[in-house]
Amino acid sequence: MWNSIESAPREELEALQAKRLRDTVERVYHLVPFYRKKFDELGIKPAHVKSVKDLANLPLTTKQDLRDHYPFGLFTVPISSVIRIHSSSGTTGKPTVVGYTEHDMGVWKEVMARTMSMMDVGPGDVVHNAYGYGLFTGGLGFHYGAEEVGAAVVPSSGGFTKRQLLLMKDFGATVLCCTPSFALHMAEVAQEEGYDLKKDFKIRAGFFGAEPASEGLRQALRDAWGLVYIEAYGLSEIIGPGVAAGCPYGNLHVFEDHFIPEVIDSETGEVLPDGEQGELVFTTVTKQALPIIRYRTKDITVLHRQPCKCGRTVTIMESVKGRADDMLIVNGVNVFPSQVEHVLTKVEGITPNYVIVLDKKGVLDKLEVWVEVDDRTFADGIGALENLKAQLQNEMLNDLYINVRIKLVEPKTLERSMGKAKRIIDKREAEGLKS
Ligand code: DLL
Repeated sequence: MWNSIESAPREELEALQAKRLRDTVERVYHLVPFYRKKFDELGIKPAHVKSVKDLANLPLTTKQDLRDHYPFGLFTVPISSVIRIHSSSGTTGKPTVVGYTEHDMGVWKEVMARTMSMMDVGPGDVVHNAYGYGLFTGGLGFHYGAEEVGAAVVPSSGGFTKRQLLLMKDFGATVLCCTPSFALHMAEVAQEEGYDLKKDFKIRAGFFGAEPASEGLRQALRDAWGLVYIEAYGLSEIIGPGVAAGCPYGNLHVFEDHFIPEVIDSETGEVLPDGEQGELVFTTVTKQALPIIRYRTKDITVLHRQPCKCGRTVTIMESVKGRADDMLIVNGVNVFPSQVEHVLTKVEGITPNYVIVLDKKGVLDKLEVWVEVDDRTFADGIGALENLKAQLQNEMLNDLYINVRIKLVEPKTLERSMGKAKRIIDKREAEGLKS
């Protein structure tokens, strides 16, 4: 265990949370007009917040709130104190922006070190990090965590599967970090390339997250690589990966001395007791640049507060069971259907009729958008259609950060619906993608 707080008696943990929560509430109330206004509307003063139970009275924060204050409106520090900025998908157009001070980077390293310590990763380990490096928090989050515990990190980022396999074999990687679907894809390619997964590779642990994974997919990864499957959970708005991590007994532990979890009823906002399923909400209590009060993750789960066989006493969250909104996760990248629509509205020559089709290519997700062209473009012939397709694919890549296949269809051929348009066809199997 990296830090003894993970197994502290609950009273000690709750006292620490209460103190940190009071400090955070003072901080946001005095430094962020958005929070002050919301607190004032509810008649709440920072002094009213004494213990973790008082959280229930505080206002909830949403992705839309972050968007409304794009890019730095909810930061509590000037940009001169920020040393890192990441971002993830917003629902349309603008991304969600998050910032870290040097202190926040310290918190992130700490929780990532705890994550890596779930399998005692440390000096002597070679960590092959195939999470994407860039604005996505996965790559750099795991990178700093691996360095913090003293392992050798290989910052390979995503893609280039064959080269990744070569490096993993030749460098003797012992730990693999990537999305579960990419780990399965690598296993398949390795087999095609004639590798013997268990003999040629030394992977003993895999840190898999950023997307849901069914038990079937987890078992397939254990069987293929002969590794211990460790789940990683997190979101950019809270810190990135490192919000919760699975122990070898399979329980997902929330690092709640930094991020206090609650589960609420998505409709009413009411806090639900432990053991009941609802929407996960987090309050950060140690972050400086972007502390966040009661952030609605839209992830559906159940919390349990009981000690685990591994010795940890912090809250256990069940693996995410689904989303309370329409966000799609495509190979670990978050995509909102509204983003697709937003791109389509910027391009001429098409009608507002479209369908998003999600399917699998091997084990990886494939996103296709079928779009009806208008009569004029259709009459312009094949050259015009090819240009339009290329333009749309480009715009999608720019806005969504993923490759989208565009299929242009003739005017008036997509099915019209009588009620709410059915714009998403998800043909991916239950395997690893839906719960
Ligand atoms: O996905 C951070 C991360 C990177 C976590 C690497 C784990 C490993 P975002 O891009 O902001 O951050 O996406 C956050 O991804 O609200 C969930 O819906 C989903 N998600 C993350 N981890 C899991 C998981 C990163 N273990 C959103 N199981 C979250 C299911 C997950 N869904």
